[in-house]
Amino acid sequence: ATQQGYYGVTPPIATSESSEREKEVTVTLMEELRQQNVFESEEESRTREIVLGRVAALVKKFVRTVSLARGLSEAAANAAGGKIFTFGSYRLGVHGPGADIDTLCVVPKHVSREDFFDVFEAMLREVEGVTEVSGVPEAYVPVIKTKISGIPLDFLMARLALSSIPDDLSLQDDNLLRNLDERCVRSLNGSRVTDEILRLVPNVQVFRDSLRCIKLWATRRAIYSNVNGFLGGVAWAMLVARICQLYPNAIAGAIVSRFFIIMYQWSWPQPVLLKQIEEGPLQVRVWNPKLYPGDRSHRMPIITPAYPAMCATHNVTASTQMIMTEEFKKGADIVDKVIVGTASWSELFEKHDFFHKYRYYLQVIASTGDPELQIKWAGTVESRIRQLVMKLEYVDSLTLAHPFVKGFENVSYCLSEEEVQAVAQGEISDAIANRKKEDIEGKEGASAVYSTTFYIGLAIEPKQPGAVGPRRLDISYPTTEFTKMVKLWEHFNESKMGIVVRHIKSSGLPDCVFDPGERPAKLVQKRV
Ligand code: 3AT
Ligand code: MN
Ligand code: MN
Repeated sequence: ATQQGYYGVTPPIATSESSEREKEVTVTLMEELRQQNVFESEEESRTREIVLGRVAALVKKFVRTVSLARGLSEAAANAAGGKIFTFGSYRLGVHGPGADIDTLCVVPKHVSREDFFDVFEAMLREVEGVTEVSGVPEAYVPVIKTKISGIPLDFLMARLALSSIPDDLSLQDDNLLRNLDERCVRSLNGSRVTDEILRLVPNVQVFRDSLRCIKLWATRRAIYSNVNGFLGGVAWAMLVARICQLYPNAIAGAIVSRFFIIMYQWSWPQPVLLKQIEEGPLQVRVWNPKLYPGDRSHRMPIITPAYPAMCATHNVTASTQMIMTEEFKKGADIVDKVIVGTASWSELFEKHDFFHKYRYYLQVIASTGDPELQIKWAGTVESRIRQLVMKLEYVDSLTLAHPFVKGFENVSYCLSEEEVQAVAQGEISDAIANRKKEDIEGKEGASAVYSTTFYIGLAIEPKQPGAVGPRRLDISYPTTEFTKMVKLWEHFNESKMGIVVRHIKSSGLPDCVFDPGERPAKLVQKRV
């Protein structure tokens, strides 16, 4: 461990070995995870290693090529190096089949970001087995997305203030961040955080097995999503890592069982830390609720362990915190039963019941007539949904506004402007729904409408005893403010993009939100 003799900011809760029963349930947990298909095949795993080997060589070739073009000698160009670091789920060792490999390319100071998007991107297009290459240089964290031999990869780049990048370079030293472009600092962050998490857990294999379980559970319960105000991969990893620190000799079954009860009982907003927050060499903000009111507003702060310390759970709202707390409780109850033998692990991974839970739902419908634009527009709307959730939380009679973790995409083939307008409003008649692409081809005034619908479940306060008249729910203010706000997007164009918020009863939910056979029987009959 570290100099104090343990991992983390407090001594462990228990250092005992796991019991026989905990060992038994760990075996059944691993069996269940295999059944649930969270592990990739050995073949896929080998393909990843081959692809990574080729990519590492390609980055060196890229650095060498640019070095020569800058007039460096043959010897200096060869010595300039270049190295890849993986991060994300692959680096943590918890990726599923088909997951991407998040890869950071570290280059010396004479190689620029423009070179990365011109030279390296062009080199990627020439790689054998490459099927996709798309650079997004203008993103907050610039990225090249590719697919090689069926493996998706996200490439980031960081240019260090060094004349060469040796093979044994480590990114741990905070001083490496000095004098770097902000985009490079952001690109380095993912890798530095993952590496630090792995250094801060007492047993990496136990951490991995436990995290796989928690990731699957959070996905099934529809609480795995940073944009929507739940937790993303890094935050879940840090929570599991903290439990591993508190029980350094426990095995996965025991970690998972402690995870739920400890997270259920956690005294938020006390932060989850994997180590003490440190200052560093940059003029950047380090998370500090004493200093910054914005940081004080974080409800469930989970703080990244690499400098500069940041809160990974900035998006959590009162509603999503309530929802996650309830899920922690349910998880704790199920795991208790698993330990005494009255439940099986599969119960922990049961699908959420979001579309059965509420009487009223809000639909947020983003639409355009262009598939490329739709991706950007729907992404913009999605990233603002938590703002709507927070506004709804202020409405008196609403106890909870529950955002669903993903949008539902649809293409409607319309024959008239009236139909286009109806679809944008969420009114898709059976005639439109049944129409195919061929049915509108070559017809005058015909067009396709791409729409993405997001859902927010509304929990309404029970009517006060003795109150007269119907309970009134007025959400016009939050919804109007929300549509105004999303229209402030820099690329917004009133004539090309639609945004509609409307509320529906649960009986008005479309079939597409349910799995086959999932819709309550009564409603199926009514619709036939
Ligand atoms: P998967 O197994 O790939 O689904 P993951 O945890 O690897 O899970 P991602 O590949 O989406 O998830 O992301 C890996 C890391 O990249 C997580 C975060 O540090 C960073 N990251 C992801 N999306 C963004 C983004 N939009 N902006 C900045 N950083 C991001
Ligand atoms: Mn990934
Ligand atoms: Mn990725």
